[in-house]
Amino acid sequence: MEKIIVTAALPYSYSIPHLGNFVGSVLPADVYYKYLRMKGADAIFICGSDQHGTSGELKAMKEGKDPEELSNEMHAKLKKLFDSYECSFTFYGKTHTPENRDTVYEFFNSLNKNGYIGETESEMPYCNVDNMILADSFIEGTCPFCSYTKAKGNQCENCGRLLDPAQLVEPRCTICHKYDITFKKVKNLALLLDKLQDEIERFIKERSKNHWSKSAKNKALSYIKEGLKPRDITRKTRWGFPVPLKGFEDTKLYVWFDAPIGYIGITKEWDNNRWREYWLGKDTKLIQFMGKDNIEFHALVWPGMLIGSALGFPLPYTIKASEYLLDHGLKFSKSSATGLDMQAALGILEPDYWRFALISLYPETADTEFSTETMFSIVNGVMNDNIGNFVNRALSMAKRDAPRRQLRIAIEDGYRKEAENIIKEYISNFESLNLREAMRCVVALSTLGNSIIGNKQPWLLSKKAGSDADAAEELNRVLGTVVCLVYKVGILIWPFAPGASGKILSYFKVNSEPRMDMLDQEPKLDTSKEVKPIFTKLPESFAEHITKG
Ligand code: B3M
Ligand code: ZN
Repeated sequence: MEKIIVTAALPYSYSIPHLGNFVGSVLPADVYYKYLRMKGADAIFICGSDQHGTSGELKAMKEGKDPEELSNEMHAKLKKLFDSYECSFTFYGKTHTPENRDTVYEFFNSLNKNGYIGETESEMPYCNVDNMILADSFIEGTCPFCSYTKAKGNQCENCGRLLDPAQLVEPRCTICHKYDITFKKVKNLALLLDKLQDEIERFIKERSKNHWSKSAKNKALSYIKEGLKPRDITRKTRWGFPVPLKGFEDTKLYVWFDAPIGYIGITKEWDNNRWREYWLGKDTKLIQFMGKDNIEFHALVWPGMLIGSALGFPLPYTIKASEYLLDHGLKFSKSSATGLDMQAALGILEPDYWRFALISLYPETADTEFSTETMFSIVNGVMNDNIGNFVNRALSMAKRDAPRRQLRIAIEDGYRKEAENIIKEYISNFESLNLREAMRCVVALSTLGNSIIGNKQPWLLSKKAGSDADAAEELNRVLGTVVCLVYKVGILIWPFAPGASGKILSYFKVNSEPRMDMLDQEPKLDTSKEVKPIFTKLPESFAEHITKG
């Protein structure tokens, strides 16, 4: 049977992710993985904390802590936080583990043996105040491509371009904030991507047919067109895995070398035997979710590492990269002060609201604007007025009428086709990873339910039902139909709003995780249970909370 590995880009363990990070990788990956579970696929969902890198090292330095200690503390927080958002990881691990280190060395040694690692000598910035080489986050300057003033030595967070520190305009040291920088010759090791160009190009052309985001495909191809160059995989830093080679004792492996290997290392951390079933299986699909600033690494460098090492691991099947969630025109990210972090967001609304609202704003194909107005319209208009009201009305009417009749919970002929088509669309959207559209199908099902209630006016039928057999029959059919739709909404909403799904399904005495095959079973309604709202409207004070963050 086909195996599927779903991954979400590994969040750095030096800060709490923003909602923009969440909607870019972990949330859509989780939604998709929940769908896979519902349909009974043999899939695992792997994520974890990305512990290395100069940002964490810098932060630890400033707080007078050991980087490992700091990142382990943060890792524990992140794990808890994702739990609160009801993420269904198979395993949420981390990258600074013996399992990952061994895997990283396996990659390194194979790449080296196969001739894909070479020495480079480059001019690296050196701070004359702190007396150290300034890699990545230790140096900041203006991006030569987009003029963002806080670009780092390795990447501009604004435009996503990968950078060479020498390209930064007006570079300054982020430890002492001085501009007293000179360049020194430094020896590093590089992955010789130029030698892998043809194979990487073939991989992109073939695999990008598999529901890749347009941006992933286009960016990857444009880098190929520019021509791939060797890329440094080591750094003169203190924190990271040591380079296992003589002459590089003062050098560590670059965080972006060990982080993607972390997907495998984390799977080993989960289960030291079962990881093979997935990573070395004959029929495995690797489906990777990330923000668009991670495309270059996942679509070029990581496949280059996989091809060059020839260890038999699968190449990415789908690269699903999201655009940015914008907050009044600014990117929702850790580098800007705007936007909410995931912890603060939980203090304002329950996770269901964020999950549902963020997926309706999921920047699947273009940057999307997050605003309090859109939150009001999603939560009040869609969640509360459409879905919440439908569930509430249908269940209350069925409960009120229960003493008088035995309901057959099934969709009557006149509506069956329409409901079936919506569900088919839900499935086909999920199969092509159109998560926002899949969510719209859940809303469409509830809209159908609302229109049936509006058209058939069951309260009028109920008045007649005592003396009119036809009205009684019709009432039965209508209530059976809408209650059945409620049940289906309860199943299909699970990937998006697991809390609401649990509440709805509890009226049908279902306490287990929903599955797609439950859609075809006739449910039993528990009419003894008090009907309570599934969602509520946003309080007026919501706008204030949001701006205060
Ligand atoms: N730690 C996330 C980021 O760039 C980065 C992803 C690694 S995935 C292997 O924000
Ligand atoms: Zn300095």
